[in-house]
Amino acid sequence: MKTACILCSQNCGIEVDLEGRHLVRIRGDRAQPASQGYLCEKAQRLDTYQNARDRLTSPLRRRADGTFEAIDWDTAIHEVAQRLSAIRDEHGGDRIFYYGGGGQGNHLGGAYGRATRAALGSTYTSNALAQEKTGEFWVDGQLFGRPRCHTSGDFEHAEVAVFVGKNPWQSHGFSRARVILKELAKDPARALIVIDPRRTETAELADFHLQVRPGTDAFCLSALGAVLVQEDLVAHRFIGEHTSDFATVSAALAAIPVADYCARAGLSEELVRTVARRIAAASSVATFEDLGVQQAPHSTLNSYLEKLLYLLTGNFAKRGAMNIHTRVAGLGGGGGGGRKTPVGGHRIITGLIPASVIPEEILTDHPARFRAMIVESANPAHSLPDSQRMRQALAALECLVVIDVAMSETAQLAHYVLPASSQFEKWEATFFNLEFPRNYFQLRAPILPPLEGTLPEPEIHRRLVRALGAIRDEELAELHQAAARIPTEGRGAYAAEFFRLTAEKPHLMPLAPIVLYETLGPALPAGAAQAAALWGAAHICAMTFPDSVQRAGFAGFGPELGEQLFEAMLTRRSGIVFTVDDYEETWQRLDTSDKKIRLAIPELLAELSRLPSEDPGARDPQFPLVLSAGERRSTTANTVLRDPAWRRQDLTGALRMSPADAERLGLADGGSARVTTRRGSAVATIEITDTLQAGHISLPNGLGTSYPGESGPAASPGIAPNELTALEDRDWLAGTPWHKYVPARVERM
Ligand SMILES: Nc1nc2c(c(=O)[nH]1)N[C@H]1C(S)=C(S)[C@@H](COP(=O)(O)OP(=O)(O)OC[C@H]3O[C@@H](n4cnc5c(=O)[nH]c(N)nc54)[C@H](O)[C@@H]3O)O[C@H]1N2
Ligand SMILES: Nc1nc2c(c(=O)[nH]1)N[C@H]1C(S)=C(S)[C@@H](COP(=O)(O)OP(=O)(O)OC[C@H]3O[C@@H](n4cnc5c(=O)[nH]c(N)nc54)[C@H](O)[C@@H]3O)O[C@H]1N2
Ligand code: SF4
Ligand SMILES: [Mo]
Repeated sequence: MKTACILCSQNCGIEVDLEGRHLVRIRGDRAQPASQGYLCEKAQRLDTYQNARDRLTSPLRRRADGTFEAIDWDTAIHEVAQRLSAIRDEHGGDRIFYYGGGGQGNHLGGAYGRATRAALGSTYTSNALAQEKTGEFWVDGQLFGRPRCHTSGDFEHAEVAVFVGKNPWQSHGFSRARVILKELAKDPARALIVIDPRRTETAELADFHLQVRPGTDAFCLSALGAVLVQEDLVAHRFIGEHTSDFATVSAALAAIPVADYCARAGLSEELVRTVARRIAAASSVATFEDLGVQQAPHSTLNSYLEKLLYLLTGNFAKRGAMNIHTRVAGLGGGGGGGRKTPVGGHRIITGLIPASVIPEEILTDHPARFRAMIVESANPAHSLPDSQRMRQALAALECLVVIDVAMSETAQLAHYVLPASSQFEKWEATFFNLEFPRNYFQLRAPILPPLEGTLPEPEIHRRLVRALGAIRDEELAELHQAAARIPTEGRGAYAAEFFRLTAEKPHLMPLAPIVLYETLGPALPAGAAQAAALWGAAHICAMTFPDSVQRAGFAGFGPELGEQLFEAMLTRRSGIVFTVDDYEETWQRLDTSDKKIRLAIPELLAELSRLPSEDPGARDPQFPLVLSAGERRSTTANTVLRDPAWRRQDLTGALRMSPADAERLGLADGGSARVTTRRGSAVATIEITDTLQAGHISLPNGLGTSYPGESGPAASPGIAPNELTALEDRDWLAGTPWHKYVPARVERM
């Protein structure tokens, strides 16, 4: 049976054999157009997700003493609706904060969650993107006109690939990553450049490894930009035709003392110059910045400097370079720009409240504080910075509702836990459709019936919306009639009725996912009612990118094109190529009024000009090491796989350390030691490795989740990284936390 791996954003296509409810024999699906049969080793462990011992099988209500009692669905929905509407009626719907909406493999639930939010009048949201990508989105908005002008690297065709704080060998992030990395590495005409303090698996393959000192990327990246300007290696023609404000940026980079900045970043000036020249000489360059810079000091500035590298060399809107991709649906929280958080007045980017300010928006007596939260398919008690403080905040809420498949760290703090069916028990898809020139989408059908006691999110939200009284039966009568005629007349008349109805009753528009699920849903083939919300997404996609959808082989114009696309989504089990682009198309997607890239970002140029006053080598003597808290390894998958037994090796998630530090501290490989930060302390198993430089230590991501023993008590091997991180260590602009730059010390036990 065809479905997809749900352990990272690639969602590689898989074919699964079942034995009872177990996923046995998992193979790559060669017909999946993006992954083409590719898998990494983690996909083999998916059964530990499906059949985890802490799967929830009944709605739970917390008792006064903190224990939980099982309750039936009707009671749970009724009480949740009552508790939340009481808070709305007394304090306003905006006092209810929604977090999550999907993880690495599931975004349909979040689409239906929008209707529940609308029914409650709750407009503040956030999710994991607000601790990684919001700074980058903001920079995209400044340069290209809107945050949704997100670019992707055409690594398959790039002559030079640059990875900045990104280890795609382990973390992927684009299709068939290991295949493409090996191709880049073995072709002498191409080059692989890695900027990472650790000699990662990707860096091992690289032609050039800029092994920066942790947290010094702003120096490294601005030195690279400075070499481009100072040696006059920039693409003058591209800059003249397609950009504005070059003079401002050029002046800023011309002033940078390259030798000094290289020294501060711990790099040889010669190597930095060679890399800048290699980038400038290439016929095409694609780049990828990720957590190593997005969760480290100067993260938003780093995003800007990274983008200047490819823009100043004209690697935009062409083959092998950076292009603005299409989308099936956005990943942000929606809502207008310019909004601030209700208590702290922090900047909200793409509708998402910065991860690091959430406790501050709860733990206060400010009248606009959040009083309730709905958490769906996310584990903020584990994944957000400063878990202690986060737990305090969650505990202070008047009502916390968690929708999850498992008893997560967040669910353990909830007033109500609503058990969702797993991603193999319902229709699912992600909106991680970020590729160019071909972009992919896969709607997965269930391969198993729901585990008893669970419901798929569309049904959970339908019941909540109904219990909140947001839709009345008689309002949908005509739409039901139009849906009944679909088998004989097609969906055209239904569409007309849907638009008539929502124009007449505008309050139904934000509830559209549930309206579609209830009316169109039953008319969809193969029991695909849960996919009904995609009907709207398919039409919007076809209207927004008609030429690209047609190039992908879909016929027709206007609504007909949207119908064709929707039909293909519904029926092609291995997924589809939904858009195919010409490289020039990127110019059409640029959203600035003059269709030029606005190179200067004043706020970030000001930050750049303050760099000289910073001493990146300075350390608090109490915390002389830099801890990278949350490294991706072949034994990590966020907190989706909660059973520690899925890891065949590295069971306790070792603290990696350089031989020099281990010797200085008198530590042996496999021994234990205490790691302490300003925020917390934990005991770790030591792994000595020369891939790390002295002064730099690293812990894996996603460990330390509690998991029930087969008969005995719960265990949680490994260190939950956010017991060690602090809220204050965050980017001034985007509020993204510095998980990769945690001052720490290690002591022998
Ligand atoms: N196996 C596995 N794959 C995953 C995931 C998983 O949990 N496990 N999670 C998925 C998710 S949600 C995401 S967002 C991606 C993240 O994917 P990545 O960003 O690639 O993952 P990380 O390993 O967290 O960080 C990348 C690199 O940053 C480096 N780094 C640390 N400090 C610095 C620094 O100061 N400067 C620079 N330049 N680099 C630094 C680290 O050494 C590391 O190699 O991975 C996805 N893929
Ligand atoms: N210190 C540190 N912290 C980090 C990071 C780091 O590198 N270092 N990385 C950060 C990053 S990049 C990310 S993306 C976040 C990820 O952190 P989160 O977004 O909080 O979530 P995940 O760990 O991916 O877990 C998702 C939850 O979804 C549940 N789930 C799985 N399937 C379903 C389903 O079908 N329905 C429902 N309702 N629930 C389901 C799982 O049981 C789990 O509780 O962590 C961040 N936190
Ligand atoms: S974890 Fe591996 S197999 Fe699964 S989607 Fe990611 S790259 Fe593909
Ligand atoms: Mo992430």
